[in-house]
Amino acid sequence: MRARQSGIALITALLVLALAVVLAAALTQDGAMSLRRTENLLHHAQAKIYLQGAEDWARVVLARDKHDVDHLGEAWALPLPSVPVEGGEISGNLIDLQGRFNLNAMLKTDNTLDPIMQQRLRCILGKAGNESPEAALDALADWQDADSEVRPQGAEDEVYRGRPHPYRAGNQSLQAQKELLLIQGFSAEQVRALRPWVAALPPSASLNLNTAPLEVLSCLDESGDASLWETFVAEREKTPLKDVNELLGKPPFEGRVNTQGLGVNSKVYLLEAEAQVGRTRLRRYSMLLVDEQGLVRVWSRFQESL
Ligand SMILES: [Ca+2]
Ligand SMILES: [Ca+2]
Repeated sequence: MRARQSGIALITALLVLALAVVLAAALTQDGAMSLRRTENLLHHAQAKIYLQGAEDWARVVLARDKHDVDHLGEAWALPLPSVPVEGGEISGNLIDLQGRFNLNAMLKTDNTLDPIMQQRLRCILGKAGNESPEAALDALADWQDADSEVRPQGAEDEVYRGRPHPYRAGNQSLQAQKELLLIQGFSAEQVRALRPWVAALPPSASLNLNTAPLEVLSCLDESGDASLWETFVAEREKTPLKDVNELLGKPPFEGRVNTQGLGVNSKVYLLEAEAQVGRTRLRRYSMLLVDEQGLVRVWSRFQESL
């Protein structure tokens, strides 16, 4: 009987010990998790401060620049290489958004498509692999105009209401390039291809001949002949245009390019900055606007964790 009692006591003692070990392990795990959570929060906050620093850097660089002429040899165009900072690193670069075709410069005040802009965008859409650019142009115009009248190949509310996750047509200028994903006739693949070539800018923003990529430039004349523009791109590196009319003074372009909507300077830029602290990686996109007084304002900002 005594042996049985001491056996039960031993089992009870072992059970209590096992319970204590489980509890202690759980507490330690909780502590480690909470420590990790706190560490992540701190890293996140620190990375955000670094991104703010990058944004301030970009604003200073743009404010120091003269914006009568803007070209890729200027200080703003130099990328900020990956710089080590306490606990991680930061990098960034400024992109001239006026080097991209302005999607909001397509509609005239009477809601018809501007033929010059239409021709340019049709050509750019073709380069992005769009096989029905006319339909995409109609849908884009319907998306932007205030009315709900459907153009021949366009789309208004009724089309978008019928989608698995229904929504309405924007009926205003595009706020961001990625809004194209919502518009009929634009596939995700095409929107990705279009990214370096088009932007959603204030309607009056012109296209900067000194910064536009070859794909966009070669859509400025009907021929779409890229070889003429390859020479131009090589030349502009050494001698950027000071005036749009200088382009027409170059023999291959004389009488072939309409200078409507073209310029040699820029007031709208995009900062792409990335900060890494510990396991945290953040990327920020800031659209920066240079106003008439040369002051630089943040127009919009988007941040994502990588
Ligand atoms: Ca400049
Ligand atoms: Ca509409």
